Amino acid sequence: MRILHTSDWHLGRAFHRVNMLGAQSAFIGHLVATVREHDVDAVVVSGDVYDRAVPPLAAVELFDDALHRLADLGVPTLMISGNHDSARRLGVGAGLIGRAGIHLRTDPAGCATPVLLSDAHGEVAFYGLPYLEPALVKAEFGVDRAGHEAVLAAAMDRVRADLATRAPGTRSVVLAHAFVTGGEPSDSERDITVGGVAAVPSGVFDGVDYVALGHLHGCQAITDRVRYSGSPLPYSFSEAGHRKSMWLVDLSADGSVGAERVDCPVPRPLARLRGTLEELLADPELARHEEAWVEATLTDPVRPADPMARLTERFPHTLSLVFDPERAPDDPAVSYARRLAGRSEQQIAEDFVTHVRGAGPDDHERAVLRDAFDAVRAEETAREVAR
Ligand SMILES: [Mn+2]
Repeated sequence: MRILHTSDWHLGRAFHRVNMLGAQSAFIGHLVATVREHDVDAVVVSGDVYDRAVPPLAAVELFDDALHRLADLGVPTLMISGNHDSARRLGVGAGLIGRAGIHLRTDPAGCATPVLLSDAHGEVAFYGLPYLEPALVKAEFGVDRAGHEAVLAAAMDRVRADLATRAPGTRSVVLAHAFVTGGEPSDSERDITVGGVAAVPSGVFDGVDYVALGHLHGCQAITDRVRYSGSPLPYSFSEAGHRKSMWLVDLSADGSVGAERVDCPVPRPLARLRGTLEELLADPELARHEEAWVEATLTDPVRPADPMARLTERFPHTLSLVFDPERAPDDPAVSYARRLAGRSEQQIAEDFVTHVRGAGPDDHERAVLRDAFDAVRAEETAREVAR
């Protein structure tokens, strides 16, 4: 059976000030063409269909268009909700849409009810695990400690229990939206840390033939059987080195997996440039980036006049301008933002305690801080879910 695996469409999301709906629509066209060209048997979309709980109308219309085009293909499709989607909103109409062969799985209670597809070698059970927010689903799964690993492990226990009741040799595919240990994040995923831990070990998915993951925006393989397709489009400059793609997965009769990357259309390449304004304007090497979406980091010790206007004369698609003057590291003018870059909220809060008190937090105080961050995140998620 040949499966096309994609995720993290983030319909409605802009890239800096560029509206990406046109590029998102072109991607849907590419997806449909790929299904036809490669004789795909099933399409899986592993969450973050939308960028927001309440997406703009144009994004909802694009999703509607995607549903029609997928239904016209007559190829079964499975979709789950991600941490950016409102599971309940995305799930509206799921029963009716399911009759057209597009199966939306947004309710945690349905995670062990597979969509069964078959080929010449027998059945393949597809299980859709929507994004599981630990604080909101721990009661559903009967776990006492709200953590990603605990709730995913409980959901996977249900999946394996269901699989055990199926005919011997039934192959299986799981869709999940999670941060799996060893995965490489970028700047455009929303933090899902709970209790100081965001990552779950890939071992929680043992026992199934293929795990189609969503959440991380770079295409990557955690193991042969556990893969992220990544987002079809870049949503931050940290993705400048990504090759945006989907996985074309061949599931053999014995459940072994072969996977091939299918590239997505590139609306415009990304470039991260660094140097003084004069260097960026003069360096002939940079001519190849003149049509790219550019993030320029200016290292001039003194901020030059009108930098954006001057940069856009050479690089008309400059979207982001960062000032990082080259000074000695102990210079107090080294920016606050730079000192915070790449550190977690927890680390920043702990360093603040150290800064004001002289001594860092003890274990108890650390736990208090962690609980406070978890509570804020859970509350935010509950608010999004209720919208
Ligand atoms: Mn995402």
